Amino acid sequence: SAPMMAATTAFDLAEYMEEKRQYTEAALDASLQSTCPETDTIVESMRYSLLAGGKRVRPMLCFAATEMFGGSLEVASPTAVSLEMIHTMSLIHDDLPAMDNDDFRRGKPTNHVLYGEDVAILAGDAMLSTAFEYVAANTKGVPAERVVKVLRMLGECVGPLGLAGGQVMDLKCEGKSDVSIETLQWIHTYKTAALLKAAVCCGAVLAGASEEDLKRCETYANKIGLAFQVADDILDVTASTEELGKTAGKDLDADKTTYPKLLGLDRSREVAQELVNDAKAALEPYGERAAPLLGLADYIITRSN
Ligand code: GRG
Repeated sequence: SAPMMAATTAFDLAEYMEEKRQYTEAALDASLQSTCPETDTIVESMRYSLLAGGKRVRPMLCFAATEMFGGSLEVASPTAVSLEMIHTMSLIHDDLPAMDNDDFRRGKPTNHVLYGEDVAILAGDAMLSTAFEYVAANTKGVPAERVVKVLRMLGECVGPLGLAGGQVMDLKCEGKSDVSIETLQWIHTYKTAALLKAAVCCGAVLAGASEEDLKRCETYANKIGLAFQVADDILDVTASTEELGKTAGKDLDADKTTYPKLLGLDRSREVAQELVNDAKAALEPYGERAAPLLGLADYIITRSN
């Protein structure tokens, strides 16, 4: 019967995410090995942060997009690894004393706490460089133009209109009390959404998506990128009021502009939901094949960490 069909064919997001997470962990582990005693220290430091157990959202988005357009996981795998390397290097540098000065990340000591600031800076630089090398060296079975396009998108999302530019604007706004919602959006668009956009669009490009497809993917990614950050701001508020032990850490954010501060908690929740709705609407033309990306959009605002 129809209800039976629905129950048996319904997309299982938890299973999808676990499968992709395992695939990603294996690919990450294989991507980085010391090849001589002289590189043991830097590679150990790089591997420490790369394999420290993130949610692997960016690789998942890349895989889901490539599969939506009929591409294979094998072809997208080096790019998925590269995206997580870029993300990881941004976290290593973000945690440094010159930036957020955090001693813990994902419940573990940060890279510079274990390896020293000098090695942590170099490990981040080496990881960023390896991210590009890895895609160029290991992407097989698609026309070279697609690989060049992927490398271009990866480069763009790290630069002035990407992680680095977003971070600089974020630093400039620190301690200001008059940061507008537009500026806050600009920061999130480049600091967070740009890499998510690269994840989705690179996956799509590798599978041969058209320009029209890429436009839809961009809309989807920009919306979930903003939703991701609104959800993060909400989690910060709800987590810090629930766990009294976290208040010391959260005091650092006292001079940070957030969605809940500008709009209130209820309106922020509505905004996050609206962004996810818009993201999902952009993928309507793909029907059932969009199920993983639709599920990931929901996950981004319902996650608890
Ligand atoms: C790019 C050259 C260069 C330097 C880095 C520090 C920096 C410039 C940019 C900051 C980028 C940054 C920390 C953005 C925040 C991104 C973000 C939403 C992090 C949290 O991502 P999750 O929740 O983390 O996916 P997990 O731990 O799950 O991987």
